[in-house]
Amino acid sequence: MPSASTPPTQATIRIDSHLADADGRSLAQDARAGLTAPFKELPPKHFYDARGAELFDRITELPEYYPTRAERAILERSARELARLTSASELVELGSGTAAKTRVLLDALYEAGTLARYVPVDVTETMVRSCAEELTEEYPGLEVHGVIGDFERHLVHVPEAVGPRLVVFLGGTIGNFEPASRERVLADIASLLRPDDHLLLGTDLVKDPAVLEAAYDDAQGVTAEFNRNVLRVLNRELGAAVDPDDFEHIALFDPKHEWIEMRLRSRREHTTILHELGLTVHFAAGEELRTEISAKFTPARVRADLAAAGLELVRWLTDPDELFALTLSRLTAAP
Ligand code: AVJ
Repeated sequence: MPSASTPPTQATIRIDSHLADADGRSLAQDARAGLTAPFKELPPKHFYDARGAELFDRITELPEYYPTRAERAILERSARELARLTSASELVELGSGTAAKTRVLLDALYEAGTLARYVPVDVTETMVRSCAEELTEEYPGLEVHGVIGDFERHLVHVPEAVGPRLVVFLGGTIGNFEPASRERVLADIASLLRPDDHLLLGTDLVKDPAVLEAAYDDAQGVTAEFNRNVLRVLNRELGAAVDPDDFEHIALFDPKHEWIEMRLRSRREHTTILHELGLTVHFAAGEELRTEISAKFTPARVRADLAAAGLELVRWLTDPDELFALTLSRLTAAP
């Protein structure tokens, strides 16, 4: 049962919220676990308050940050083919945000005449709501059923499919998960699919470490501000009092794990109290807090991860420079 359901503002929009204050609890839990561990760590989902979302939007326009542009180029080139291959009447998007790139797919499905419903799943209700309003105007007859929740916990609330379904998980966000949780997330996503349905997954590809590190440590320092933003979230939500400028932004490619790690390195020794948790946190000079991993994939890795979730590749789509990949997959046919 949705914990809160608003009456539709128009007959075509429905938005169910499953968050209540669970998101607040999750920050508290993550901070308590991650800041008392021997190697301090916070999950990247806490970057995205209003300021963090805005900083991320600025990142996507930076000259060094190629993934958004590369993915959009692939979508633009392949949208019609994807519409033809999937005949989708329903687009379910995980982490929909402002749905900027999604419009390319919605256009193609709408033109193909199959599109009936868009199901955005995102933690930010305001974004889902304004996006639902825009899209129902742009695509007359489109139904939007928004699910406000965390795709790690609330996928069970995605409504029953109305016809062939295309689930999309763009941007390379699957790379934010370490292999074990990545496997779980992909298996949960696979459980949204029936035999006629497809998954479109965005993954950033392994490449020259210098290119990768520049993408996560841009010359204008936007990514550094985005990284430090998680400290502002701790200050505001949990009553901490750290000075973000006491932390240096670090972005390094780890060739063994094939992922970018972002960290915040304390420039000096200091102690802060997270008043909301009654928790005292000590930082040694030079101590690092890991704030994000962003895994980079080889084609073999993508195939193996899909296979582990019971999915088989239908199309491998990449940009001319092979920076980024979109994979269309479906449930592996039963023997
Ligand atoms: C939104 C998770 C895909 O990993 O590239 C951008 C987030 N972090 N710059 C990524 C991010 C630093 C981004 N994802």
